[in-house]
Amino acid sequence: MFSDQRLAELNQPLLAEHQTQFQYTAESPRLRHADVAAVVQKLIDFQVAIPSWALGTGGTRFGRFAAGGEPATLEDKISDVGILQALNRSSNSISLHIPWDIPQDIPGLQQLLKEKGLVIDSVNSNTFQDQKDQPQSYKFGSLSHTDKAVREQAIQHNIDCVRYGRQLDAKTLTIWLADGSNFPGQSHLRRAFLRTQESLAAIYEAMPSDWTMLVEYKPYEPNFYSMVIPDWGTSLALCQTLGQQAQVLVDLGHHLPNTNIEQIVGRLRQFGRLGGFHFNGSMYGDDDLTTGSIKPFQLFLIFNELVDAALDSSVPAEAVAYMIDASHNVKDPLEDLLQSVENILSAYAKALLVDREALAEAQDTNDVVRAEEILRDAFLTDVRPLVSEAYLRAGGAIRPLAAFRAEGVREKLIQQRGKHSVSTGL
Ligand code: RM4
Ligand code: MN
Ligand code: MN
Repeated sequence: MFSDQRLAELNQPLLAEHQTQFQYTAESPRLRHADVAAVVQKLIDFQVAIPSWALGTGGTRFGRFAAGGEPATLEDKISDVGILQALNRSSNSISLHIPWDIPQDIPGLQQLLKEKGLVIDSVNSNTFQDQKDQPQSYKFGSLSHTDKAVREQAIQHNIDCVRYGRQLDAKTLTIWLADGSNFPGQSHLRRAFLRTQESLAAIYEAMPSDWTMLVEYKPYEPNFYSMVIPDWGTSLALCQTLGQQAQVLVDLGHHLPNTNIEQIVGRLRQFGRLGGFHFNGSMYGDDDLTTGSIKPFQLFLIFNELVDAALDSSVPAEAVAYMIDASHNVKDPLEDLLQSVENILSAYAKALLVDREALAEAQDTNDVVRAEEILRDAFLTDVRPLVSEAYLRAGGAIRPLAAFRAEGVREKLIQQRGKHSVSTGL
């Protein structure tokens, strides 16, 4: 849909204004301390994975309103991510949820991925729903279940996920457990943890040595009294007993209100255990809204920790798998993802613009106001020209969302796939 030629045509009318704005920003005396060219290069290099389950509309238990033209097959999903990647050049990978997206035609998929310049970054297991023909039920848990047969089925499912992932060169298994209890007394809290630990160890043992296991936590939902892995402390404890290939995954929506997520991020980086990131926006809990739509300052502070840790030689080298884990109930999923990627890049750009030397000095001398002002200065910088410059230099659209609309992408997808084509997922 977006050939280089077409992108050039779409960029043409925006070019002169963009160049003026970029130059103005790059030469701004406020950014004297920053290496703007290096910032743009870092933005070009930054890639965030798109989950195969976020390409259709989500919903709530009250209803779901399909966008039309949703991708019904994995091939269509890859093609949709190809559209995003053509526009912003920052979404070069896809995460798969098994069994929502079991790869079938491996050579065909490999070819398609290559054509679109995409890779599969991680596979996500699903032991929170029962599948047809599945002998054991996950109603009372999976890896933590009291019945060994259920645990074994869940372990095997995770091992199968690795097998699917290997066919497409993925190297990461993401595990999020819905396990927990709804009522006090329902579950023995310590024993549930120990059973989970044992099950995870069996999966870990079966994983190839160049794979990473990401252990995601979540404080509540679908269980409301207790979750077996409710917080980063539990995830970290599990990872530490499993081994170095086990890493914690932070999902921005998986915290109770007002949690200082940036501090969690800083700690996990310090311990060399931050392996994965699920971006989304959150007002109350696991809302899965557009990243940066509700708390842009928090998103910036999180990136500030990531950038700071990457500069600190005492912190183990960074290898974080970034992904957008969102659900779109009222927006066009592709537009929502373009917005999320842009907000992520903007937060990253602002974090890269922080005057770190001045900040360190202000912190060391306990100059509270100056320290805060340094962060606010970076946060309040209009970095849109830098993000646009990164898109442009990488071969994408100066304004991906505008290009998406100008091209009538959704209308074309509806024409191709029909109004009622619905995607797999929640
Ligand atoms: C969970 C969690 C997982 C995601 C599922 C669909 O809340 O965020 O990462 O795979 O939802
Ligand atoms: Mn998640
Ligand atoms: Mn979630």
